[in-house]
Order: sequence, then C-alpha cells, then structure tokens
Amino acid sequence: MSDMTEQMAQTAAAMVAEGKGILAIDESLPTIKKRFDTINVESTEENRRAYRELLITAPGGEDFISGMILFDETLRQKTRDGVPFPQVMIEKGIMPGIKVDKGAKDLAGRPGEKVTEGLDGLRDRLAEYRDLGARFAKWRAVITIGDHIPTNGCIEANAHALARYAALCQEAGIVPMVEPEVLMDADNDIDVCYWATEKTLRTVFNALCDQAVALEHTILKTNMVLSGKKCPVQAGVQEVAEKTVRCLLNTVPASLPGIVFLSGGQSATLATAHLNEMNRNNDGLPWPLSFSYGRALQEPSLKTWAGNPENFGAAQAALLHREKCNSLACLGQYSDALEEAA
Ligand code: 5MM
Repeated sequence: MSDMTEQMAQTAAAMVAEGKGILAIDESLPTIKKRFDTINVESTEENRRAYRELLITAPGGEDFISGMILFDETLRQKTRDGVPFPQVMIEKGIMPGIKVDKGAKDLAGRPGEKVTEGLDGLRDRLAEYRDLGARFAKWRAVITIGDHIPTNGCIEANAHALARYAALCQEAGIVPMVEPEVLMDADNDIDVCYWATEKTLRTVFNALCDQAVALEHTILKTNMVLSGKKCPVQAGVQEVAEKTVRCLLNTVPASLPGIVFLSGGQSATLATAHLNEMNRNNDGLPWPLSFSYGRALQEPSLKTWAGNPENFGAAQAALLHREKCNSLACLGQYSDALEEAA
C-alpha cells in the first residue's frame, strides 16, 4: 500500500471510529444566512467566524466527534486568538473535512430536479485543500420526490458527478464522503422514500465502480428511509430503523468502511432515536452506522447562542449534549431519559 492509500484507509476508519461521528458545519452562504435569519443575526463574515469558533472549540467535543465538514471560508478562518481553525481541530484530534461541491442547480430538461455542480477545476482545489489540512471532502447530491420524479436522468446525472468527484478526491489522497440525499420534504409515504433511496444508492455504487473509485476509502453519507414531512401517516422509530437498514443491506457493498446519516430536517431528538434504534438491533452489520448531522447537532446550540457572546459557553454545552447523545446512539445506548436529565 502506498503512503497515500494507507493514510486514506486510516482516515476513513477514524471517521467512523466506535462512538464517533461527524459534525457538518459546511453551510454555504445562502444556507447559513437562512439559519442566522431564524435567530435574527446578520450573516457577516465575523458572525459566521464567531459561530463556527463556538462549534469547533467546544471543550470535550473530541470525545464524540471524529471530523468536521467545513465551508471554504471556514477552512481559511482563525479563532479570535489568531489560530487557524484546521490547526485547532488537528490539535484536538478532530479531522478537518471540506465541502467541495458548488451547489445543486436546476437540471436542464428536468423540471423540479437538481444536479450538483463543481467538477471544473476540482483537481486544483483539492490539492490546495489538502495543503490547508483537509483529510476528507464532501459532495452533496439532491434527489427530490414528487409527481413522476425522481427520474432516471436526474439520478444518473448526480451519480456520475458524485463518482467523478470521488475519483478526483482519491487521486489527491482525500477520502470522499459521497452524499446522495433523497429529500424528506414531500407528502410521500415511507415506501416511496425506500424506493427512491434504493434506486439512488444502486445507481451511485454502479457509477463509483465505473469511475474506479476504491470503496475501501469511501464514506457514504445518506438519508434515512423516512415518511415525507407532509405525509399524514408518519412511520414510527422501529419502522424507520428497519427499512433504512434493509435498504442499505440491499445496496451498499460490505467493503465500505462506514455509513453516516444526514438529519435532513428531522428534529434533533428523533434523528438520534432513529440512529440508536438501528444500532440497538443490528450487531452483525458489515459497516458501522454513525452520524454526520448539520441541523440535528447544531439547532439547540444556534438557538442558545442567538448571536450573543455571553451565551458562548451555554451554546457549547448544548452542542456537547447532542454530540454525546448521538455518540451513545452509535452504540445503541441512547435513551429518552438523557434528554430529560439535560
Ligand atoms: C450543514 O449543511 C450542509 C450544507 O448545505 P448547503 O450546501 O445546502 O449549504 C449540508 O450539506 C449538510 O451537510 C447535510 O445536508 C446534512 O445536514 P442536515 O442538516 O441535513 O443534517
């Protein structure tokens, strides 16, 4: 094994080490503005820096978090004491990751569907990100459920881009986190989500194979199989866990080092309960199941902070609580009682 290959193997294994998960703080400028709007904070560069400092430096986070996904701006920012964020993270034993896609754009000829862009110039950007300390990267594809969608055309286009991105990452010695997200915003029942997720994952793994991506050095970040948010009948925790695991067993090769979930708009506690249920009942799975939540880890912390420097410590405590609960969920040891005690 070359040094670079060996390092990717170590990185991938460390990302999903027992009881650890990934904190996603890679909101693009439009998304972080949306989040800040909910707390009436202006999305200035300094406010984004201060908020990300809070998340990155939370004491004890390293016990539950193996890596954080950063936005380009954040990878280049520093603490108020002048220490670059990647350096702070590495000193804490947390691996820096970087979002490298350029966002989901309307897919020509496919109304209502998106394709993620960002392949142009990616080889050069990856080389720079590696020099800045990034050890893994993320690219998110968005699959929408609706009338007659998702189409094959949309799933194929996104899978192809994900595979091209993953191959470029591995060429640069960076572990690709491959994120196809089937959105949970519609009124579909859970079985439609199962169908769309299964089809998407099958297509993605075929594309990865076509582009010679080493699955041993790849992490999958995916949605859980859920009822759409607007569906009048919501599947319970057990059904979500059972159908998600069944879908993954039917589509994801055993050689993958690990699978992490996005939260996708679930409440913070439900995202934890679903992950816990999957891990509580499934000892013999081929891969660890962990978390890479954005909103479900950050929301309580964002609300507590509310842009006020005096709330810095309390907001870090709120983040740590969610990190600890999800760490326990990776081990199948989470319970509702932990929320009441908090
Ligand atoms: C943290 O949000 C990420 C960036 O989103 P945009 O590129 O749309 O700004 C997002 O990719 C995130 O990593 C995943 O969706 C998981 O986050 P959630 O909130 O769904 O757990």
